[in-house]
Amino acid sequence: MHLESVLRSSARHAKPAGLTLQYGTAGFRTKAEHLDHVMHRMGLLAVLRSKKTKFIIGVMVTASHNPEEDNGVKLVDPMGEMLVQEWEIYATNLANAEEHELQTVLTNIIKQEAINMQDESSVAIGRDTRPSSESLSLAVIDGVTALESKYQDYGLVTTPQLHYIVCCRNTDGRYGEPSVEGYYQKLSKAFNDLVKQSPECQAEKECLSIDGANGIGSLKIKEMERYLQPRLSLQLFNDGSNGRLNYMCGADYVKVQQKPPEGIDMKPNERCCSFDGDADRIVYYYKDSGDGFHLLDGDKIATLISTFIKELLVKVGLELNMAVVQTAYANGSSTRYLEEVMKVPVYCAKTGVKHLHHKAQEFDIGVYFEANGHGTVLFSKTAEEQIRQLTKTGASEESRKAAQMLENVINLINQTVGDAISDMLVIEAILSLKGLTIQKWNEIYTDLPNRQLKVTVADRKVIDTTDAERRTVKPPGLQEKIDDLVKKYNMSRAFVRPSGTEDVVRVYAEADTQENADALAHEVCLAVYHLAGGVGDQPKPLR
Ligand code: NG1
Ligand code: ZN
Repeated sequence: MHLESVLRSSARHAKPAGLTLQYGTAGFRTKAEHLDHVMHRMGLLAVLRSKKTKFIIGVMVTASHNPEEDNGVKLVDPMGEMLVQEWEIYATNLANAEEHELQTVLTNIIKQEAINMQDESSVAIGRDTRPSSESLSLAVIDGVTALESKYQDYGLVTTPQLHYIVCCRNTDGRYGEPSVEGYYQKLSKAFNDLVKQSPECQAEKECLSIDGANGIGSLKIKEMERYLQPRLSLQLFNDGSNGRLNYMCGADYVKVQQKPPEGIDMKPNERCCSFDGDADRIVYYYKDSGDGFHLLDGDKIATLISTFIKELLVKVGLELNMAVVQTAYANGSSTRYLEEVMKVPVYCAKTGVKHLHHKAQEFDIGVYFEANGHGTVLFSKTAEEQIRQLTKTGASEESRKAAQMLENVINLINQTVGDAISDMLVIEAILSLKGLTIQKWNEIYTDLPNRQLKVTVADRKVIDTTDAERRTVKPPGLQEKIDDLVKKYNMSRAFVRPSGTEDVVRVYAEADTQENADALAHEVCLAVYHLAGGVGDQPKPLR
């Protein structure tokens, strides 16, 4: 074991004494200046995970939609999934070990997992465009080399591109070429083949405006654009040339604020979309001729995609079980539409992609999306094989063509994780194939007015939830209070949960009108403030 060199290397990335962090919903996330030691240690952990699984493990340096001064790190497991949950505790223990405890914590992981330190290992590293990301990724590399492991630094990549590369490398290229170039080639081929099948192939389609959140997504879209022409014309805003990352722009801003980002030139009725800071989320929107703003979020995306797939399955004559997985944040109208009109089973998972991903794996075709625009579609091996077979043996020309379209969707969607670029191409292809405008897509169902707010409390762990986070069991009295408040409004629903990525309690409410959704959200905030130890000023009403 090379633990001596590990300790020497660790001393160069010393942990600030007393600082504790938690491997949360999406890895570690906090102010960048507190993360050097965490990065070094996640380099160590990635090597151990690689030795254990005998596969390449990914490490992505990003804080996604969070402000530019934050940063974070996520580990990517062999097939491109998030780090298995059983290892999150090792990540937390390692990140929080004081220097003198590090050797013991490492030795314990090695023992508990029966890791043979002589085994080979390799780590794939990627980073977003944050100013702090380069030096933090060097800290990861220091950790990796302290354990004498192989590694490859992929530099600036979107989070989904790193997931894709890890999956490709661990499946001997069966998922695609393990490079950013390979990613562009695979996706653009599937996209172009899909759109080609459109009855009225509209080469002159109006342009899609993209808000790149001043992040990595805009760099990568610029690189990819030439592969998509002439079938898709794009106009990029917030491309990082001057604005700040995620500041007044990006998918999270648009979703939470329910308004357009700064820095975009929106023409009435034109399609626009926003990526988040690491390009794993996307939301669409447009402004009508009366200046009204319309948001098409992850729920609308899930509906569009699942409807399209279901229609193709009927044409192909395949009886595969398909389900949509959402979280408590899904708009009530979307759930109702999917269940009652589309007759698609809907499941509710806890917030956090790993929970949705696991649930979606239970079906032949699992479509999962968080309302914030993070999601993808998973096809089981059997589903993929049956679809591929029917591209050749389908009963009619129509069914073979439908099977080909499904095959193209399989190749176009990034099955490893939610991916703004891949999702955008799937959506653009569907709109083009169905001849749908963004307005028509929006009219499929009408969202219930809703509001998302946050409350700061002394310790957010005082809130405990059940039923996929839709009800609280702690602190006493809070759920009863929320139930009473909800009863005051029509078509209403509300819930609260501690955030896994920010030190806040999130509050969500929906109701028949925006005024009522806002009022209910505010009243629930007050209940949290009073019953769960609010700090600072009492939450103020929105209007
Ligand atoms: P938290 O902070 O746990 O609510 C947020 C998002 C999640 C997920 C993670 C990871 C909402 C309400 N929550 O989690 O859906 O995307 O960040 O980025 O959007
Ligand atoms: Zn993200």
